[in-house]
Amino acid sequence: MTDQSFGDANSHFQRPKTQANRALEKEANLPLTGWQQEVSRGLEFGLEAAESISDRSIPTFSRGELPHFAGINTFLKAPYLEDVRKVGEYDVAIVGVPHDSGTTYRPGTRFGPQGIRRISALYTPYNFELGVDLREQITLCDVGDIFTIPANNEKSFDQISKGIAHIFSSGAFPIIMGGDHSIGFPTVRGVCRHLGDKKVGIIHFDRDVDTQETDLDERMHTCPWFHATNIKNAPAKNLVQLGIGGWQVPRQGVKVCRERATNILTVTDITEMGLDAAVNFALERALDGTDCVYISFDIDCIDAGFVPGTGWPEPGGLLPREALSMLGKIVQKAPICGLEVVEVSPPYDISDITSLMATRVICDTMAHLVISGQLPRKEKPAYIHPEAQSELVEDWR
Ligand SMILES: [Mn+2]
Repeated sequence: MTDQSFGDANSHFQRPKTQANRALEKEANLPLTGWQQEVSRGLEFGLEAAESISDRSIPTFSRGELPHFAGINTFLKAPYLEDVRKVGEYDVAIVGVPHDSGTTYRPGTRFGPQGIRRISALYTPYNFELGVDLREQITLCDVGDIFTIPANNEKSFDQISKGIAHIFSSGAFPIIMGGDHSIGFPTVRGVCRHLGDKKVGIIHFDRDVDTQETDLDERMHTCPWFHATNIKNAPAKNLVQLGIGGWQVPRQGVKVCRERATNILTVTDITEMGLDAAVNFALERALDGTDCVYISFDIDCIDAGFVPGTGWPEPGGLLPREALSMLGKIVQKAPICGLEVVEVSPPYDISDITSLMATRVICDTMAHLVISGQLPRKEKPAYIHPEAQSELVEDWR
């Protein structure tokens, strides 16, 4: 490859066909419309800058992306949507679920949404190698948090299911920031409420199986998939569990995985078979007879050295680039109906690195949804049923 279509013609080096060079080309094709609108809005609402400021795109009051350390901390500084009845006007809705009453060891994930939002301010909406600029290509809002009930898992679950059902049925793509993993049951229940007779496969990144019926006498963060796969729209045969292993996998849960024939790959399985084969395994099982895929990403699937701020840190997990690579390929190849990122516990975090990893998972997912053409949505996906399933509503009426 001797691509000389850009660059310094006097260089004696030829430009190789690398991802980096493709990225340089892709950037040239991205619009700047969203950025220009942001600048105009900033100057209108935030006033023109003081006379000594040479760059006249800068307002007096910070409005929008810049500077990264300033401003109101919604996710990626997306507009805060106070009126959730309007959520369907956006391509993506970010929602926090600050619930950690399902935690059995370290608490603190109630601060997960805040921690993720705070460090998300570090990011620009543009990714170099993916050639995506979220500000230019999709509309994103932050709907704030679900009102969870700290002393009561079941009431919190009802709130979560109702909130997620509202976002999902609106047609906005739901991205959920946990919260501990007990929220996996009510989030999936909220999605299933509007699936009619359609089915969802769950791809679950985790070190733990999270499939036991109860823990400490309640439906805790070790239990979401036992209950989610009792819903007829979310069969256990379509539950794929990636990265499982170590010393924190309760035997009660293992028994349920065996009985229900869920699809598990350990970290060793994934590294020995290779990332592409693991992705193909996940897609084949999650999509067998289903209409869409829900991704539940427990941040502790990544090695504890990278994510200290979590409820049950476990060494020996996936490398960040392995997890992100698999996630990207899955999102590109399957109809994805929602994403949750759980178990980020900022009080145990160091230098925001666990929250930053969660931000990365969320932003990468949005970028791959754009690349695969799933976002922006031209119309509501056919698997979203306008009517609520009454048997799934009774629980939380
Ligand atoms: Mn988990």
